[in-house]
Amino acid sequence: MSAFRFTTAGESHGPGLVAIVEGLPAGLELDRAALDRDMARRQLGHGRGGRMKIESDTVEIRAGVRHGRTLGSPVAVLVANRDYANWEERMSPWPVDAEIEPVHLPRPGHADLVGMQKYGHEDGRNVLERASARETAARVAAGSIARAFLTAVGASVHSHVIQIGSVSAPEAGEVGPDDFAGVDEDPVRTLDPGASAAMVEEIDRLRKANESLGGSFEVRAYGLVPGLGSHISWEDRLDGRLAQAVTSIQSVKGVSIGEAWDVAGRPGSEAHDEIFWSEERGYHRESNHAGGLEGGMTNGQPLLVRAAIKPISTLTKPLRSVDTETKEPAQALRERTDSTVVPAAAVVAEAMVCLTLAKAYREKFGGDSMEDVHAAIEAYKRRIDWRG
Ligand code: EPS
Repeated sequence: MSAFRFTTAGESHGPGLVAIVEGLPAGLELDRAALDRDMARRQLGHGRGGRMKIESDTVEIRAGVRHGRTLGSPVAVLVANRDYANWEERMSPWPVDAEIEPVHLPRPGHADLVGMQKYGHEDGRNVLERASARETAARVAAGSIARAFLTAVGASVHSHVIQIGSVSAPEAGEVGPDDFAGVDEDPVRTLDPGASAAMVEEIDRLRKANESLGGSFEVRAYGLVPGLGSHISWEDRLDGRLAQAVTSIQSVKGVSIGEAWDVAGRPGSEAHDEIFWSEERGYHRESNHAGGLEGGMTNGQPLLVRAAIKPISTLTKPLRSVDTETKEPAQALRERTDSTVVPAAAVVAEAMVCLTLAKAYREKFGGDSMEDVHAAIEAYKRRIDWRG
């Protein structure tokens, strides 16, 4: 049986994006509408640019699924780039007769300059097309398949925006899975209506000033069994794996788990989650400072992951750069762009968390069919007397 893993291929204005997900059990039911719903959720959010009016992303399954169920073979999906119709010559896989204008104006904060140096490209487009966050559409397609697996084993993954630019939502406090029911209807996917209005204003104000905005968001996962990940080896620790998965999202610069930065300043007696046991609930906690992870393993509490994302590095008021051809000072490339992608990035992070958790479940419980998976999880829950 292959280990659970996924990969993506595709350029922003090329023919399309591809994702391959390996290591799923057979018999996992997939819902076409649920996959497309996740694709549409990634396109939401006040502050997106013109490209989102062109794209209307859907998942085309090319392999590994028959009559709505996985076969146990690699699942291959395709997300078409509708915009390719406008880029066919510039992005053709094969040589073209037309003279194609190369990109010589690297954007500070983007992969452009280093990518050109590293790969020996004279045209920055050979870098920026792949570095573009358009690639996250393929991650969300793969993540939505991982989400179907998690749903089948009783877990759910949600997200909400905490901050856009200088506007922060008040601390949400106790938030359960049902509290996310309306979050996609909010224009910035935040849980606080007052903060939402202020965030929209902030985006509009800065967009007029030709600025882009960053922010932060939180992903929460519920219904996880204790013991996903492991304390045994550094690379098995789930906190490190989640941090890698989430910081790999374009423009994400920081990740924290639980009350990380706050806990750093507290005395130990206020930093940890005391352990209780009762006949009715078995082991349980009254707090969740740890964000659901202890010793690199889930502990059965909700998983809380936060991330900070920098403002988009394509600016309509470009920063100073250098023409890589002439080495003369120049303004960075100015392209159509979004003002902010914080709401979308939160959905991408859900996908990365789903993929990381699905992998951890596959490692812990194995199984070639969903029936095997369910039997292994039930046996484990019985052994540890887990009631969650
Ligand atoms: C992106 C630039 C914009 C975004 C794109 C990411 O694309 P374009 O250059 O075509 O206007 O819209 O994001 C997507 C296309 C998407 O689907 O999220 C970038 O440079 O990262």
